[in-house]
Amino acid sequence: MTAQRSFKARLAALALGVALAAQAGAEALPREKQVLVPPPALPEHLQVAATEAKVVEVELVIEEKQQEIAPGVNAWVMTFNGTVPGPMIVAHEGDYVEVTLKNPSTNQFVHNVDFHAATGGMGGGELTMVSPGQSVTMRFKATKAGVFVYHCAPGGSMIPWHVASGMNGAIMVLPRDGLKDENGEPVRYDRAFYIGEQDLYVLSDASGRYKSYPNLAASMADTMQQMRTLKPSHIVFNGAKGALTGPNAMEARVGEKVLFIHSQANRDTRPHLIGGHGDLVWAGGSFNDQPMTDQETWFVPGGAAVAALYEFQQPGLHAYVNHNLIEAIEFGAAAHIQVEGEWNDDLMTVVEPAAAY
Ligand SMILES: [Cu+2]
Repeated sequence: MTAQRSFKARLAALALGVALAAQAGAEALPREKQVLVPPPALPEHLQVAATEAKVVEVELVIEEKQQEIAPGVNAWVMTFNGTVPGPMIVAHEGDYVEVTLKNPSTNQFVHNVDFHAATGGMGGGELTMVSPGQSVTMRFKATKAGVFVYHCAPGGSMIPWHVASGMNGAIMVLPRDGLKDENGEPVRYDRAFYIGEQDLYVLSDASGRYKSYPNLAASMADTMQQMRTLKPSHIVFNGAKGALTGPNAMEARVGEKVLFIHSQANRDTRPHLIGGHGDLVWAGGSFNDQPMTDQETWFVPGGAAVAALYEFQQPGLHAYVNHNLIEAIEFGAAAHIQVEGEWNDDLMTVVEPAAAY
């Protein structure tokens, strides 16, 4: 018994020592505050890590708010930092991500955050539950390189309701030496955009008009009722129909390599760049896998993010859509990229203009 107890005591001391050493490891590292920005922009970051592992500090403030998700349709959404999707976080493999999650007292509900990039503790969900008025700070080690979803997961029916109401975002964990192409050669992007696709469930009244509510709690029963039909009323990019089209189009230049990171926390989707391709597609989201090449359309399973790189070849309007075209056009899952540069006649030209025949 004594021997066993002393063995257990030694084990406990060892475990404590390991835990303290790990803590000291993270504590001793350089720290960097990352200023998060609204999508489709990414925060300022290096593609190749400049230092050994660091602690990346980020702040996520939960905001329950009413948002116009389509002309005249005001839905109650739940957000990280006020946007649907929440902001992209960028780190490098081996970095620690230290997240401060704030739930202002003006909110009505309990929230948390589950990072698919994290290991253990329900992705951090167990450690980050915050009631209105509370703040929590949790640190996890980014051990896997790739693009990953994060989302609120406060338990039971709250999970799908919060996620389907916008409470999700993504983190990109780059390999320390940056991205590699299909031959293992370094590849760098000139720009990166984050597109978060969101299915929303707004109930209509008897006359077919979308209902609106005085506050989030008042919308809960109806939204859940619509949610359980599995029929979204809206499927949008970046929080609203038209959020990335027309005057809100993304911009690029011919010859630029653009990385598109696409997340869908809840539902499958299939991005397609009209008039372009996925030159390199990290299909499962992992940057340690060899990317697929020259894809016409790629798959994003619900609960995942996928990265695709394209070097623009032609100027003009490009559309980036969910290629279920009903979801793109009728529901809103479409974006534009306005590209500047010289037209290449060799790639495409008019041989005979349209005329009566
Ligand atoms: Cu939540």
